[in-house]
Amino acid sequence: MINRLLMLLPAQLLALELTTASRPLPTRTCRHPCMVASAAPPAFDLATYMEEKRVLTEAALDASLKSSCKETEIIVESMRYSLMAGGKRVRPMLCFAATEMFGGSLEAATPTAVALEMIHTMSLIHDDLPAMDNDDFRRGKPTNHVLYGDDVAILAGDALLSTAFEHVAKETKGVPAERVVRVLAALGTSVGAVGLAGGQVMDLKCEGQGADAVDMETLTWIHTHKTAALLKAAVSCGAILAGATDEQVKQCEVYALKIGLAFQVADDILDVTASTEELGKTAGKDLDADKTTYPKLLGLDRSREVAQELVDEAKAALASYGDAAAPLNGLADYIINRSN
Ligand code: GRG
Repeated sequence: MINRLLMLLPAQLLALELTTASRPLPTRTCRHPCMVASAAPPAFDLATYMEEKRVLTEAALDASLKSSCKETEIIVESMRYSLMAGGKRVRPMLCFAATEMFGGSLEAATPTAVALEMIHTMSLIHDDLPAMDNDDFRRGKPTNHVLYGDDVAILAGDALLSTAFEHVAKETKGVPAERVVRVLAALGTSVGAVGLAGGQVMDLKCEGQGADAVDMETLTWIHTHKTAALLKAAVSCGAILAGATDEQVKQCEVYALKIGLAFQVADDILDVTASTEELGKTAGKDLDADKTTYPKLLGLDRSREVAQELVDEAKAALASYGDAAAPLNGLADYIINRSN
């Protein structure tokens, strides 16, 4: 028996521990630990889940973008440089997790997952430009404009944005057209004036204005649009593709807006606590640009509490889904506990 336990992998041992600790044994069940472990459903393993979805995402991204003639070689190289530069792939993961929660297929959601990452990458390329945050380091590498010049970087971002919509429209298979149109609309909203672009404009305009001008309400508006809008699109599009009802999509949106804000609180904390090497982007940028951040308004300790409160509220929005929400709940925890 001890030999058999010693042969278990650490993850299986953890699963066994969680299973035996959290589930009361029925009175007529044999208390032999191996029998308890085999009777219970396997515990959700977030690290394995994320790695599977990361691998799926990388393969789909790689297949999504090729130069079709020699004239497009430069722009496609520039687009691929940033798209394939790594990154955590959180938005595709959220889309997959939401679609699976409603019994949808990963295959049907993959073009949308790719589009989300294309849009996100576009926003990073543009965010790093000299006219915006002016950064020369992203995802552990020189930024797009440092290698290709501002002109090509702007156009690579534009091309990634339009390719995202083209990809969803052309490649989504086995899903009613009405759902695909809703996904295209949700993606469009997440990028526009009440999404990334509007959030970024407010963020830039508030730089250097101090805590009196930029209060918590303004900061929340900025990050609800600049950061949370695309996470909201990721989760709601996954749900829509799987055929979730309007009410269910709304629950997903509540979850996503909460984790979207938590994501930014965590980002602001990491900006002052982590190194450039850990982050893969320049640390301390917020202080340098005199940005109002959550730690600046609340202090580090309260910011950490707020991040946890937001994650708790996000999970509460999905309480009715039980174990089916385990991947989304796990991703919510990851978002505030990540190291980059
Ligand atoms: C051009 C229409 C248009 C919009 C772009 C530049 C811009 C407008 C918006 C900026 C959006 C932005 C960069 C928000 C920050 C969100 C954020 C916290 C990004 C970091 O995301 P991670 O940590 O990055 O998921 P990785 O590299 O892991 O993918």
